[in-house]
Amino acid sequence: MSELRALLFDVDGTLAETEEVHRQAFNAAFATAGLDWVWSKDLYRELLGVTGGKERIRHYLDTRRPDFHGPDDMAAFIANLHQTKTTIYTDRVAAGGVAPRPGVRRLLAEARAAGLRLGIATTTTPDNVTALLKANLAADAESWFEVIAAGSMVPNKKPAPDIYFYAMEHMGVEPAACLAFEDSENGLIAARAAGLKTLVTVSDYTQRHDFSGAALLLDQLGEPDRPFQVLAGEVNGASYVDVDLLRRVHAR
Ligand code: XBP
Ligand code: MG
Repeated sequence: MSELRALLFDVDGTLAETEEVHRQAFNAAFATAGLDWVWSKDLYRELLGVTGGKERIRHYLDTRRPDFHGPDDMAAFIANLHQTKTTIYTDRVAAGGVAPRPGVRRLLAEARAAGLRLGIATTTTPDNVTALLKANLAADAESWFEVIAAGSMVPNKKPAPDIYFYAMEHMGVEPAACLAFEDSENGLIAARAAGLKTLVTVSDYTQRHDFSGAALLLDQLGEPDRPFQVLAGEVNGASYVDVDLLRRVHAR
């Protein structure tokens, strides 16, 4: 059994509850472009089954707006719309529109102090990650992570394992030496397909997902004064996630 050496983090829903800000940014981008498309929370919950914002817009058009006749170059049209969405999203995040989930700041600090290596593996756009880390962790928080594997750096987004393989290759670590952190079914499928044990913290938009196969399933990472709720798995009496618990989960 390999020793635990590296932690690989998803971003949206895992480090912070960002999806509601994403949803609002999509709607604001649609309005800016003069489109009458409005993604309700219920619709967005369904659309989240498709990872990646550009892919999500295309899926929406294919399934909900088959009558929409856009310009000949639909790829460019969607890319442009998505760029507007990214600008709106990053502006809102930079203005303090989201906060880290409970335990995230503390666990990252403890992991760094314990010499664990850190990486990010996400389907979101790289600019979104930068904005989130800077606004919520520290001006130099990007440097805490050896790799920020994000968005279109790989051809296939989650649930494909590609982004996890990319991150591990960049770090020179084997799956057996890592633990992944996810909040969604697609993320869990991706991490497991990459051979990773995965700790899942359920998020606002992923309550009804199937998380069988998670090494540990919690409502959140927890803090000393804010215990987590265990939804599945063994925590040996712990009430918040610390490095010691991570080592035990990894060793099982
Ligand atoms: C996150 C996503 C992303 C964001 C939007 O999934 O699916 O598409 O919703 O980001 P995960 P972009 O947490 O599994 O990485 O619009 O930049 O794609
Ligand atoms: Mg996620």
